[in-house]
Amino acid sequence: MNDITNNTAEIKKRVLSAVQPSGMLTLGNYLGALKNWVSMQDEYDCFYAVADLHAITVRQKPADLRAQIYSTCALLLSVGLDPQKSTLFIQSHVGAHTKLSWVLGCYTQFGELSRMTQFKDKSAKHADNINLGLFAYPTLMAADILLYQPDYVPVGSDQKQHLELCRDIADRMNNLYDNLFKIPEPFIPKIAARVMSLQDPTKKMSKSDENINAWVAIVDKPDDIMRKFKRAVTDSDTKVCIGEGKDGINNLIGIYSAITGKTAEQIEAEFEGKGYGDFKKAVGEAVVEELRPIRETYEKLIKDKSYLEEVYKSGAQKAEYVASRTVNKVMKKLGFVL
Ligand code: AQP
Repeated sequence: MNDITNNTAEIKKRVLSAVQPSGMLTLGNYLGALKNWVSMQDEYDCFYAVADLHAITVRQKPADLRAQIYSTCALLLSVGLDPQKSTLFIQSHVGAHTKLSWVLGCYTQFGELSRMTQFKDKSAKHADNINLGLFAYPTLMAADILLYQPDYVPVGSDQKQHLELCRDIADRMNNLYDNLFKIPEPFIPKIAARVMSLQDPTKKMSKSDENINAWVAIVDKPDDIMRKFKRAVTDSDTKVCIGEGKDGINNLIGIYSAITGKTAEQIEAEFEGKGYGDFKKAVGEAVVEELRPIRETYEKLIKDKSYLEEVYKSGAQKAEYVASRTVNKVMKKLGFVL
């Protein structure tokens, strides 16, 4: 197969990343991941997945999951990912992910998976459903990555532990079977924002948070965005500045900085002598303007299912080509009969 993927791969370094369609994507997903994905697509050979298999580690209603997968596909395009430049696909459409995940699971220790912070957090949150998928999540994520032999994996700080484990598994298997996988490096973007919950700024902003005031969806309407910022939890101080015990304000400064490109010092100077109310309003307005064109494009694309289908089907074809080469190589080296 002599396709674009193959040609560009020879001259560009490869990048792989994914997002779970476990709800409506948030401002955290946008500032922590998607915005950087867009900026990478000219320089790198990018593979971006909608990680639908990961989403069922917590219960999803079938109709909601289906809608979320479509909306995530539409959002990837709305933020500016271009299917002519990047390979956009749905994880479950490429069978090699689950196949390699099983193999990697046989080379991953129980103790390693037990130490994962996300497993501990999600087990505590969903105590009635601590399933094997939740436990094995990092081996599926390792398969998602290693199948594409990427040079870099852009990840938020919350996912660094999983990437470390992925590198350990790859290294272990390379030592046993000689050069199966490229060891991927984490990619730390120039502007990396870790966006925290607006209601509990010690926790990251999550799309599955039951408190809808805690998170801003990328497609939230301007009035809703303004309301959520006005209600954002801060502290009893009045000065807009970075500081210990000022998690709420630190978070708002981080968001404002990621959107405007201003440094924390510049922001502190801009709001010198002004109160939290003015600052929250300014952050809300900056977010509204940043997200407005994305929401407008999204509202058109989400109605165009046939275009979305065209994009994800052609993406799956390109992804399948690369992924099946890796999984076949692995199976052969492990002794399976092909
Ligand atoms: N709050 C955040 N700040 C910065 N980056 C974030 N990311 C997610 N939330 C934030 C980054 O977005 C990418 C895709 O993440 P994901 O949606 O696949 O998984 P997640 O990290 O588990 O996100 P959520 O919203 O917390 O999902 P749920 O609620 O379903 O568990 C990743 O690169 C992530 O770092």
